[in-house]
Formats: sequence, C-alpha cells, structure tokens
Amino acid sequence: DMAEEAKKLAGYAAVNDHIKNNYVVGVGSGSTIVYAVDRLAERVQQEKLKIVCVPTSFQARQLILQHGLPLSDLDRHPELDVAIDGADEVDSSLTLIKGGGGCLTQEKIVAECARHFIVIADYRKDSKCLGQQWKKGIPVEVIPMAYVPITRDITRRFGGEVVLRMGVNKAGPVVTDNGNFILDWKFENVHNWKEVNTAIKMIPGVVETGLFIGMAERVYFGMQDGTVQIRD
Ligand code: DER
Repeated sequence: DMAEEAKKLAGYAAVNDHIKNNYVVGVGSGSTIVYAVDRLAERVQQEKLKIVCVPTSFQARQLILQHGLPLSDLDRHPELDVAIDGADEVDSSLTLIKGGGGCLTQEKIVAECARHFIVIADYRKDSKCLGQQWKKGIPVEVIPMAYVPITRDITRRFGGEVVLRMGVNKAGPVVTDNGNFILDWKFENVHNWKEVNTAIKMIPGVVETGLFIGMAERVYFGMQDGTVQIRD
C-alpha cells in the first residue's frame, strides 16, 4: 500500500546517500528500517561493501543476521559513522517521538554514538508540532517497580494521561529488551520539550524517554506521490 511504498522510498534514499565502504552502521527498529536493511544488503552484495552493523533491539539484530550482514556492538565500535532509524512523529524542528515499537532506549544510545543520525519515515510522520499526527503519546521506559509513582508524578506535574503499555500477544505489560516497562504519556498541550524531557528523565526510575531532541541530522520522508522529501 501507499504508506509501505513511502517507507521503502525513504529507506532506499537514505541508504543510497549515506552508506560508504568500511562504515559502522547503526540499525534502527520498527517497520520502515526493514526496507533500509534490504537496500543495505543489496548494496553490500552489489558493491562488495565492507560494513558492520550495530543493532538497536532484538528485532534489529534479527534483521542484521537474516540478511547475512556483519553484526557488531558498541563494545567494539563505540563510535559509529551513521545510524539510520524510523520515527513515530517528526516536528518542524526535527524533534522526534520514537518508541512506538518499544525500542527507544537502545535506539537513542546508538543514535548518540553515531556521527550522523538519519531518520526515515513515511509522509504520515511529518507533523508541524508533536501530537498533531501521533496520538499514542510519548513513550517512557521505566524500571518496573517504579511505574506507579512515575505515572502519578508525570500526570501531576505535566497533565495528560499516562498509560502502562500492555502486551497484545503477551499477558501483562510489555517488557522491553532491557527488562523494563513502557509508559505512554498522552500529553494534552504543547510543551517546552527540552525542559519536559529533562524533568521526566530526572524522575527516579525513568530509564529513557521517546523524545529525541536535536539529534536527527536529516529526515527522509517518502511521499504519497512517489517522491522523497529531505529535511535538514
Ligand atoms: O519504536 C521505534 O522507535 C521505531 O523506530 C518507530 O519510531 C518507527 O517505527 P515504524 O518505522 O514502524 O513506524
């Protein structure tokens, strides 16, 4: 369908533009990145590229292994040349909401370790301000024993509603690759995201938020008309 085609456009364009021989590549998580990894494997095959890939989740690790790409990690490569990842929403200053797939913590770590952090998204993610398109809130990864006090703290200080993310094909809450819970903060009004992000991260028991502020260097949007829009 159109959104899948748009994801493929963005994934292919980003890999065509940003991957070079001998690169250490951070591989994101979610559905859009699958197209980027397809193209990455194709280029490695066709151009005999020598690269290594650092995953941002069990899912990304599976993708890397399934495509026969060389797997590495931050112990061997604490500095990456480029990280490519999806997003749930992108605002006009390239602030991202990520974590729809529950992988935000390792994604943010890998993105921070990369010299270039490149985002790929279909047109549905393109937004003027956060919350306009994405209605599921900002994911917050938390230490399980603290999820209730953290829920109360966030709602008291910042309003909106905080919901513990429950499994669909698993009874009980979603457990992340790091063994933690995810809270989805359905915020009401526009906030100073930098201030709110810092405040939430300081709450004891918060591991990471899905707010990626000042991190994305460039976003590739696959559009309905088959074009790709690049925003720096
Ligand atoms: O969960 C995540 O952070 C994913 O990267 C998400 O932001 C994008 O997932 P999608 O490509 O399936 O929309």
